[in-house]
Amino acid sequence: MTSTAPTLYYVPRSRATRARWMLEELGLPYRLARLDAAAKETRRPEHLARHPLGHVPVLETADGFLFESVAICLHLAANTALLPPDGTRARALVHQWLFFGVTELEGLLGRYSGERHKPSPDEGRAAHLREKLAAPLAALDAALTGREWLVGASFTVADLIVGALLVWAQRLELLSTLPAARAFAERIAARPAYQRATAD
Ligand SMILES: N[C@@H](CCC(=O)N[C@@H](CS)C(=O)NCC(=O)O)C(=O)O
Repeated sequence: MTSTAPTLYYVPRSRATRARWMLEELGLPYRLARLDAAAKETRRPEHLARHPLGHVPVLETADGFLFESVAICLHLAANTALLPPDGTRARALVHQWLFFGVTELEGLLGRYSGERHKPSPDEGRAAHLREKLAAPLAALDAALTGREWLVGASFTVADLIVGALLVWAQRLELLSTLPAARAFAERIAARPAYQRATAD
Protein backbone atom coordinates (compact mmCIF):
# COMPACT_ATOMS: atom_id res chain seq x y z
CA MET A 1 0.00 0.00 0.00
CA THR A 2 1.35 3.48 -0.84
CA SER A 3 1.89 5.69 2.22
CA THR A 4 0.18 9.09 2.17
CA ALA A 5 2.26 10.43 5.04
CA PRO A 6 4.04 13.66 4.05
CA THR A 7 7.83 13.76 3.74
CA LEU A 8 9.76 16.47 5.56
CA TYR A 9 13.14 17.36 4.06
CA TYR A 10 15.11 18.19 7.12
CA VAL A 11 18.43 19.28 8.60
CA PRO A 12 18.71 18.93 12.41
CA ARG A 13 19.03 22.13 14.49
CA SER A 14 17.71 24.29 11.65
CA ARG A 15 14.43 26.05 10.88
CA ALA A 16 13.21 22.65 9.67
CA THR A 17 12.74 21.79 13.35
CA ARG A 18 9.70 24.10 13.38
CA ALA A 19 7.90 21.98 10.80
CA ARG A 20 8.87 18.74 12.52
CA TRP A 21 7.68 20.12 15.84
CA MET A 22 4.33 21.10 14.29
CA LEU A 23 3.93 17.57 12.88
CA GLU A 24 4.67 16.22 16.37
CA GLU A 25 2.26 18.66 18.07
CA LEU A 26 -0.52 17.48 15.76
CA GLY A 27 0.41 13.81 16.08
CA LEU A 28 0.61 13.45 12.30
CA PRO A 29 2.54 10.62 10.68
CA TYR A 30 5.47 11.79 8.55
CA ARG A 31 8.63 10.57 6.90
CA LEU A 32 11.84 12.40 7.70
CA ALA A 33 14.31 12.82 4.83
CA ARG A 34 17.52 14.03 6.45
CA LEU A 35 19.89 16.05 4.34
CA ASP A 36 23.52 16.69 5.20
CA ALA A 37 23.97 20.43 4.63
CA ALA A 38 27.73 20.23 5.34
CA ALA A 39 28.05 17.66 2.55
CA LYS A 40 26.04 20.04 0.29
CA GLU A 41 23.18 17.56 -0.12
CA THR A 42 20.87 20.59 0.03
CA ARG A 43 22.47 21.93 -3.18
CA ARG A 44 22.01 18.78 -5.24
CA PRO A 45 19.74 19.12 -8.28
CA GLU A 46 17.09 16.88 -6.72
CA HIS A 47 16.79 19.20 -3.72
CA LEU A 48 16.97 22.37 -5.83
CA ALA A 49 13.95 20.95 -7.64
CA ARG A 50 12.13 20.97 -4.27
CA HIS A 51 13.33 24.40 -3.12
CA PRO A 52 14.75 27.03 -5.49
CA LEU A 53 17.45 28.06 -2.99
CA GLY A 54 18.18 24.55 -1.74
CA HIS A 55 16.94 25.30 1.77
CA VAL A 56 15.01 23.30 4.35
CA PRO A 57 12.34 22.71 5.45
CA VAL A 58 10.41 21.41 2.47
CA LEU A 59 7.23 19.42 3.02
CA GLU A 60 6.19 17.02 0.27
CA THR A 61 2.55 15.98 0.18
CA ALA A 62 0.36 14.41 -2.48
CA ASP A 63 -0.25 18.00 -3.69
CA GLY A 64 3.43 18.79 -4.22
CA PHE A 65 6.23 20.63 -2.43
CA LEU A 66 5.79 23.42 0.10
CA PHE A 67 8.65 25.48 1.54
CA GLU A 68 9.07 28.27 4.15
CA SER A 69 8.80 27.00 7.72
CA VAL A 70 6.00 29.40 8.74
CA ALA A 71 3.94 28.58 5.63
CA ILE A 72 4.36 24.87 6.36
CA CYS A 73 3.32 25.31 10.01
CA LEU A 74 0.27 27.38 9.03
CA HIS A 75 -0.72 24.81 6.42
CA LEU A 76 -0.42 21.91 8.86
CA ALA A 77 -2.28 23.80 11.60
CA ALA A 78 -5.23 24.75 9.37
CA ASN A 79 -8.54 23.57 10.80
CA THR A 80 -6.98 22.60 14.12
CA ALA A 81 -7.04 24.21 17.57
CA LEU A 82 -3.53 25.53 16.88
CA LEU A 83 -4.86 28.12 14.39
CA PRO A 84 -7.92 30.25 15.21
CA PRO A 85 -10.50 30.58 12.42
CA ASP A 86 -9.81 32.94 9.52
CA GLY A 87 -11.24 36.43 9.96
CA THR A 88 -11.24 36.40 13.76
CA ARG A 89 -9.30 38.80 15.97
CA ALA A 90 -7.45 35.79 17.42
CA ARG A 91 -6.28 34.80 13.94
CA ALA A 92 -5.08 38.36 13.26
CA LEU A 93 -3.10 38.29 16.51
CA VAL A 94 -1.54 34.95 15.56
CA HIS A 95 -0.39 36.53 12.29
CA GLN A 96 0.84 39.60 14.17
CA TRP A 97 3.13 37.53 16.40
CA LEU A 98 4.29 35.29 13.55
CA PHE A 99 5.38 38.30 11.50
CA PHE A 100 6.84 40.00 14.56
CA GLY A 101 8.93 36.91 15.25
CA VAL A 102 10.29 36.47 11.76
CA THR A 103 10.75 40.14 10.87
CA GLU A 104 11.71 41.85 14.15
CA LEU A 105 13.55 39.06 15.95
CA GLU A 106 14.79 36.20 13.79
CA GLY A 107 17.32 38.10 11.66
CA LEU A 108 18.86 39.89 14.63
CA LEU A 109 19.09 36.64 16.60
CA GLY A 110 20.80 34.97 13.66
CA ARG A 111 23.34 37.78 13.37
CA TYR A 112 23.96 37.82 17.11
CA SER A 113 24.34 34.04 17.25
CA GLY A 114 26.73 34.17 14.28
CA GLU A 115 28.86 36.78 16.02
CA ARG A 116 28.89 34.90 19.33
CA HIS A 117 29.97 31.67 17.66
CA LYS A 118 32.90 33.18 15.76
CA PRO A 119 36.31 32.05 17.00
CA SER A 120 37.07 35.73 17.79
CA PRO A 121 33.75 37.57 18.27
CA ASP A 122 33.68 41.31 17.66
CA GLU A 123 32.51 42.42 21.13
CA GLY A 124 31.43 45.86 19.88
CA ARG A 125 29.25 44.35 17.18
CA ALA A 126 27.82 41.79 19.63
CA ALA A 127 26.94 44.61 22.07
CA HIS A 128 25.30 46.61 19.26
CA LEU A 129 23.18 43.59 18.26
CA ARG A 130 22.25 42.95 21.92
CA GLU A 131 21.04 46.56 22.13
CA LYS A 132 18.93 46.10 19.00
CA LEU A 133 17.49 42.86 20.35
CA ALA A 134 16.49 44.46 23.64
CA ALA A 135 13.33 46.15 22.30
CA PRO A 136 11.68 43.18 20.52
CA LEU A 137 12.58 40.86 23.42
CA ALA A 138 11.15 43.33 25.97
CA ALA A 139 7.98 43.62 23.84
CA LEU A 140 7.53 39.85 24.00
CA ASP A 141 8.22 39.82 27.73
CA ALA A 142 5.51 42.46 28.21
CA ALA A 143 3.07 40.57 25.98
CA LEU A 144 3.67 37.36 27.94
CA THR A 145 3.46 38.89 31.42
CA GLY A 146 0.49 37.30 33.18
CA ARG A 147 -0.25 35.06 30.20
CA GLU A 148 0.57 31.46 29.45
CA TRP A 149 0.35 31.79 25.64
CA LEU A 150 0.59 34.67 23.19
CA VAL A 151 -2.98 34.47 21.87
CA GLY A 152 -6.02 33.24 23.80
CA ALA A 153 -5.90 30.52 26.40
CA SER A 154 -4.13 27.75 24.51
CA PHE A 155 -0.99 27.01 22.49
CA THR A 156 -1.12 28.22 18.88
CA VAL A 157 1.20 28.30 15.89
CA ALA A 158 2.31 31.76 17.10
CA ASP A 159 3.66 30.18 20.28
CA LEU A 160 5.49 27.56 18.22
CA ILE A 161 7.31 30.05 15.98
CA VAL A 162 7.96 32.73 18.62
CA GLY A 163 8.67 30.04 21.22
CA ALA A 164 11.40 28.49 19.08
CA LEU A 165 12.95 31.96 18.77
CA LEU A 166 12.76 32.59 22.52
CA VAL A 167 14.33 29.21 23.32
CA TRP A 168 17.16 30.26 21.01
CA ALA A 169 17.36 33.67 22.74
CA GLN A 170 17.51 31.95 26.11
CA ARG A 171 20.39 29.74 24.96
CA LEU A 172 22.16 32.95 23.91
CA GLU A 173 21.60 34.26 27.48
CA LEU A 174 19.44 37.14 26.30
CA LEU A 175 16.49 36.57 28.66
CA SER A 176 18.10 36.94 32.09
CA THR A 177 16.20 40.18 32.88
CA LEU A 178 12.96 39.12 31.14
CA PRO A 179 11.15 36.72 33.50
CA ALA A 180 7.96 36.22 31.48
CA ALA A 181 9.84 35.52 28.24
CA ARG A 182 12.19 33.18 30.11
CA ALA A 183 9.33 31.26 31.75
CA PHE A 184 7.63 31.00 28.34
CA ALA A 185 10.83 29.62 26.75
CA GLU A 186 11.01 27.06 29.58
CA ARG A 187 7.34 26.04 29.04
CA ILE A 188 8.03 25.67 25.33
CA ALA A 189 11.17 23.59 25.80
CA ALA A 190 9.30 21.28 28.21
CA ARG A 191 6.60 20.38 25.68
CA PRO A 192 6.85 16.68 24.78
CA ALA A 193 6.37 17.43 21.06
CA TYR A 194 9.21 19.98 21.16
CA GLN A 195 11.45 17.47 22.86
CA ARG A 196 10.63 14.76 20.32
CA ALA A 197 11.29 17.17 17.45
CA THR A 198 14.64 18.30 18.83
CA ALA A 199 15.92 14.98 20.19
CA ASP A 200 18.65 14.90 17.54
N1 LIG B 1 12.86 31.52 5.68
C1 LIG B 1 13.21 30.14 5.50
C2 LIG B 1 14.69 29.95 5.86
C3 LIG B 1 15.20 28.62 5.37
C4 LIG B 1 16.66 28.45 5.71
O1 LIG B 1 17.47 29.41 5.69
N2 LIG B 1 17.04 27.21 6.02
C5 LIG B 1 18.41 26.92 6.36
C6 LIG B 1 18.46 26.25 7.73
S1 LIG B 1 17.97 27.31 9.03
C7 LIG B 1 18.99 25.92 5.38
O2 LIG B 1 18.30 25.35 4.58
N3 LIG B 1 20.29 25.67 5.50
C8 LIG B 1 20.92 24.61 4.77
C9 LIG B 1 21.49 25.05 3.45
O3 LIG B 1 21.26 26.22 3.05
O4 LIG B 1 22.15 24.23 2.86
C10 LIG B 1 12.32 29.26 6.38
O5 LIG B 1 11.92 29.73 7.47
O6 LIG B 1 11.99 28.14 5.99
